[in-house]
Amino acid sequence: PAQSVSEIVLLGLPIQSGTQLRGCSMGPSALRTAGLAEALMEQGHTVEDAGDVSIAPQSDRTMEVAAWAKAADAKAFEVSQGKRFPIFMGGDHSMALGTINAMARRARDQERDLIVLWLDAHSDYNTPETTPSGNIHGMPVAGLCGEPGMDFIFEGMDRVGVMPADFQLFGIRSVDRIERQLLARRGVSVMDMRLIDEKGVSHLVGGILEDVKRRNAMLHVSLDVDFLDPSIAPAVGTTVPGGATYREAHLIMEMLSDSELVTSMDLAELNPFLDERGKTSLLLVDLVTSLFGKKIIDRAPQDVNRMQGPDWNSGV
Ligand code: 4U7
Ligand code: MN
Ligand code: MN
Ligand code: MN
Repeated sequence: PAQSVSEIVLLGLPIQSGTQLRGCSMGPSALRTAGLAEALMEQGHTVEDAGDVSIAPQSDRTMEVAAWAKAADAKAFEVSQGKRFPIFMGGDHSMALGTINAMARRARDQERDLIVLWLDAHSDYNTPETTPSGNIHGMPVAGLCGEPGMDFIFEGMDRVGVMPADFQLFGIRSVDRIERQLLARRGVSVMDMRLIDEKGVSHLVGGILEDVKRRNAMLHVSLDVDFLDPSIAPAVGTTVPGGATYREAHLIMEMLSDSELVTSMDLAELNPFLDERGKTSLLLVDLVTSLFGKKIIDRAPQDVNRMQGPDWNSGV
């Protein structure tokens, strides 16, 4: 992002109906406590906090997820008009049913495609038929791609489908049996941890960004906390060993920042109840500041080869 963004807007989506474990409803509050808005303002950005979305009481968790999707979709669309860059503060990952539908609507209005970079340990491609847990936070990608059994969530919404091929699942290391078959059949791009080990973050993310640029697409980044290794990000209900390291995660954000192609973001699955002295919330703030241009040192990559050091021969 950076220069094309006029304003960053924060929207809280304290959703936890997509999971069994309580605590994700505190996510937006923890991100505010960790100083997300202040850190971005410190970098010179204009930041508006649009507050939290809420829903009316529902009869069960499934109906709650559907109500959240509608409320999130409406508000996410509203706050992201113009060149504003929305950061959606979740909330469990079922939040994406609303936020990504809204971002797909915004892209459609601009006659552009939406590509989604889904940073997660899990592929979130279960359906009500295939789910081993019954938890809807394991289903949002499937729902957005139009898999059967999830239409009730989008009822009354201006639903914009996302093509399975427009999802880039990245960091994956936990896929259920039937989910795996479905992903293959639909042609979803799954960059799993083994591929990342072999090819490296830089090569893979570079390829995704080239594609976004070539298609003049909008790019939504959906960051599930469990994408990160549990040792650096313990505040999540569904930890899986072998996640992205501190530097891998930062490198992704730095590359996304340089590309200026990202147009919106989810911060999903943060469960502050499980954190250690706020370290996961603080890490998320740090990653977001990298996405918005924080650099270790300034450098002009094209100048690297002709950078001059002191002239040792001049005798000075
Ligand atoms: B998350 C799971 F079975 N696949 O469906 C499921 F392993 O948003 C986990 O990525 C889903 O954190 C995790 O319940 C959802 C399980
Ligand atoms: Mn997820
Ligand atoms: Mn996950
Ligand atoms: Mn999770």
